[in-house]
Amino acid sequence: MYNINAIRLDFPALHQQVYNHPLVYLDNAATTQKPKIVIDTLLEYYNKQNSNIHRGVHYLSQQATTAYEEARKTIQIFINAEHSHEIIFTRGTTESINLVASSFGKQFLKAGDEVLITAMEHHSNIVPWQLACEERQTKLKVIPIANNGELLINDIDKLLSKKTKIVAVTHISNALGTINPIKEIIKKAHQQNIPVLIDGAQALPHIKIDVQELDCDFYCFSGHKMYAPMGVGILYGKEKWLEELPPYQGGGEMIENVTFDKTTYNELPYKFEAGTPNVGDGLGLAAAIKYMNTIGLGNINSYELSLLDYATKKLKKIEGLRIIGEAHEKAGVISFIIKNIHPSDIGTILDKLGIAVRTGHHCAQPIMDFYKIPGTVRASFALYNTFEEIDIFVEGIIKAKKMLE
Ligand code: 7TS
Repeated sequence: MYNINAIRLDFPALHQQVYNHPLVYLDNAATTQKPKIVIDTLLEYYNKQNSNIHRGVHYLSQQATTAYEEARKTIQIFINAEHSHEIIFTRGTTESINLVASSFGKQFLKAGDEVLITAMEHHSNIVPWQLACEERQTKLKVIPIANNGELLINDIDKLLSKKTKIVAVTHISNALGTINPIKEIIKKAHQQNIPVLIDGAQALPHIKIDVQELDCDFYCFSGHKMYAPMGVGILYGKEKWLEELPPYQGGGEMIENVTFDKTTYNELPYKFEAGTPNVGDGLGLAAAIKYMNTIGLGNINSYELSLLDYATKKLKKIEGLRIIGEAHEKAGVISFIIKNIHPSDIGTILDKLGIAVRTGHHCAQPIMDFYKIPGTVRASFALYNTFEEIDIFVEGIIKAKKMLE
């Protein structure tokens, strides 16, 4: 039994009024609200444990170091990584991808090589590769999408070649909700010994990830989209790749020995964790994982899919509403437009009704160009949303449409 009432009580931010309406929070792809256990973990850390880690002989430092390394293990187990030193703490998905693009670029990309991404990437999985490609005179190639928002998977065979040095693909599109067949993509790339990076920012909150089963080489995600604090994220990398990549940033615990002539680098994972780490938020991420585990990823997934199905059916009944992204495999994201009404006008009216959605290009401008639209209204679901909230949302859209037509 999915006890939605009990779950909602875990999230203090959900129980507030916005412009005299109960908050209906449907902007979860941007960031999720935080359960009390995560907030309490931060309070506990700053009330009792706060200390710089790895370098202290004193009690608090040792406590904080142990807690931080335990958090790393919790994350390792959650995504089934083989080793805990394959889990690198970063600020989020964006930093994780920048790390790989920069370090992989320096080590492996040269003039004439190619990097392969898809047409549905978030800017965070486009721009870091463009920067690396510009620096190395490498070409960025793009796997196209079909009108329904699915990847044209057969085009991958044509696009992969001896020149391809890495493939970088989003697991779930933040603008369309499409779940990509990443296992198939990884298999195709590996047949030609090409490594694959997965942008999992939108996947971790919704589906169970097993990096060994996927056999991906890198997997990136953000804590704040999966009920954890902002400012912490993860780069998973296979040991053999992380060993081969040069450091991304210098300073702090990433060194083994420093002289003015030469510096040698620390072992994994510390080689990639320069400067004082974000300990409190790292503990918050582990707390969020434990919270999700108590509900169960399978339960979360099937509940969210029923919300998606319910909302999609109701929205389709609204005359003139066009859903952008109708892939067969979708996560709890619905993007839509209504005739020629500007998405931000709809978003503004919904806001006054206490309904939080996102409008615009969702940091995926090439997708908007593909559909020749300025942007969409996007509702994205989390484990705490309800069917009643979807009813309120749909009524709000009907009201907005009447006002704007
Ligand atoms: N990749 C995807 C697929 C994303 O959806 C996002 C953020 C990022 C990368 C970047 O994550 P960050 O935590 O490093 O910022 N997506 C969104 C969104 O859809 N609305 O706001 C942020």
